[in-house]
Amino acid sequence: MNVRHRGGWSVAALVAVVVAVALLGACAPSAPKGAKPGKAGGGGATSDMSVAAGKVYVAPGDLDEYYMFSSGGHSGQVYVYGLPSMRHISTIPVYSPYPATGYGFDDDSKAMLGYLTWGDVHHPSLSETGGDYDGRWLFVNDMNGRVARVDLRDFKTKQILGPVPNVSGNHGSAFVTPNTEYSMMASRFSIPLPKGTTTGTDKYATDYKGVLTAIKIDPKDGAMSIGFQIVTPPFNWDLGDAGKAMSEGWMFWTCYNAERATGKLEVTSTQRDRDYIAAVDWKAAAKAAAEGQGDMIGGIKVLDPKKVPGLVWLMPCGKSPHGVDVSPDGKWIIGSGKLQGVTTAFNFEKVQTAIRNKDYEGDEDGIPVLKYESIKDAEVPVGLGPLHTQFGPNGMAYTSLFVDSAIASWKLGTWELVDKVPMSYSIGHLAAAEGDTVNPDGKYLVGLNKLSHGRHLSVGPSQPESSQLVDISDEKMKLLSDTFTEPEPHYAQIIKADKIHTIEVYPKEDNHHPLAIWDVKDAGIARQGGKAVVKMIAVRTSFTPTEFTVNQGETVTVAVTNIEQTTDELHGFAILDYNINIVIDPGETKTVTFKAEKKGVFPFYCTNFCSALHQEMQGYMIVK
Ligand code: RUQ
Ligand code: CUA
Repeated sequence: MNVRHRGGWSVAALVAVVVAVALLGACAPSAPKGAKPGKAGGGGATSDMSVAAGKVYVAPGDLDEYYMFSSGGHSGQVYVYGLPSMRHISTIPVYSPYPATGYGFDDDSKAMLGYLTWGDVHHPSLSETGGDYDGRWLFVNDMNGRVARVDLRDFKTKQILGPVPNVSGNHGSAFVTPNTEYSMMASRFSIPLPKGTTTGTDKYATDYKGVLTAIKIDPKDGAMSIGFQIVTPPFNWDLGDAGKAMSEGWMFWTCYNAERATGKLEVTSTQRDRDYIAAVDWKAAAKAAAEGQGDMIGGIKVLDPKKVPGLVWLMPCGKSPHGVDVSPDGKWIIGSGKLQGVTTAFNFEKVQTAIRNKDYEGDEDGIPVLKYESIKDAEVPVGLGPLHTQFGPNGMAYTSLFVDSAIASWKLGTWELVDKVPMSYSIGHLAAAEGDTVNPDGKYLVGLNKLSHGRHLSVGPSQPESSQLVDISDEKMKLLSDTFTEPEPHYAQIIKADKIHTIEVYPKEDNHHPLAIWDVKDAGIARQGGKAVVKMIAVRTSFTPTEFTVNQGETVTVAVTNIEQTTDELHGFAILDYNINIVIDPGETKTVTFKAEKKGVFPFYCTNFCSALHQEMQGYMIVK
């Protein structure tokens, strides 16, 4: 029995679990071994379980059909899973050092991390062409005002941009536009601008500001730079989605705290019945910025909608909304209060008409507020606590319900509720196969749950999160498997595996590193610009040179080239007592620079198993 009362559960968690237990009776193959039918997690007939097992089983040597890139939250990393097996394939370190790949230890990645050695990754966003994932890059946000680009040829972080000026708490990010022109950001917290201003929170409503930022992406190499910013009232911007197809050129963000309150927001920011979804005409904003409009704040040109009208409108939405999601055809914008029992489908054409007719019900610091009744098409009774919606083919929509701890499926246009499947427990976001594109695949849906509550071998109080795979190939959704994930599964995207084209080794001819060497006769130590530079080769199963001597107090750079051109032949280079641990992939050169402060003899060795004589791959650094 895996649901038992423990002291310390919050009431909300308890309610969620009770609701989940109540709903679980009908749920098929979610039972851990030994669970009794009719109890939490139980009830699946054996035949259902074997069908489910067959659907997730990927035989040894066979490959999964999809990649899922899952947010690692405050671990600062991205986790890669294969679907349908839900096997964890790889961890991509982005904002935190990761000794397993040497990330954050070599000179380049250390410089990229800068003074921050953690990040809070929330929303992975795959690059798109024509509104479809194109398999080139993955962008991920960090709450510390940053956005990073991962290259999907080698699954490595290539750029971290920021902290971006004026942005405080980069939550509403890293959503890309349909042709990856921009990765969009929105601030969760408002502060007085520019940063460094210390106005008290008694002036919050007037002097604190939110900021929307467009990060420009170079279509050739993905290089990111700051495009433009828009200043807003001090709402807490939350989640976003770019318009697509008929709504291409628009960006949507939810916010809470339209009250402009401070203090205990759970009370102060939930006074009004409605918050907002911002509708931003980003093409018009890009044009205004290019024409030189805006004021300099914190070293950046910032557009103020009061002075530059025609960029931003506010759509009233149920209070404290979370996700906002644009349907594959771009026609509907789905959003709701996260304590409501319905989700609202706003009609993009009605939004446009209301803007043309100035069908407003007021304004917020000069930003017009559209009339709710004029822009909504339907309120769909999905269930309690709708957070986020994903899409399938044929107009199917799937909404996560935090309070009900379930996923509801329903139809765009007819608004009929189709099915509901319980989640264990308390689902936050959900991700469908190619679910954010103009052509969702259907097939699989993953619930990213906040609580696992012992549906796994106990590991003590620090429990993992859980992700559940759901079969959505039929109208009747079926739970297929549980996977336990690292914190914190905020969001994920799922891309067809054949869209990603990786390299196996770094080709020698593409290595232009100034300290790269390919012949052992070039290896050795030299003094350059007042420091010791060691050019080293790593190849099965030795380092050349096998030892080097430096002077105490000297700055030392060791440049290791892994001259292998064979798949999977990585070498590591660690120096004991010096906190040095890098990993060099085949064909790569990496450098590590340090001050030889401690005197003595320090072994170095290969950390990555590379061959039968891996253990012999070692040497000495002598510091005199
Ligand atoms: S968010 S659940 Cu960025 Cu929804 Cu965390
Ligand atoms: Cu090289 Cu182990």
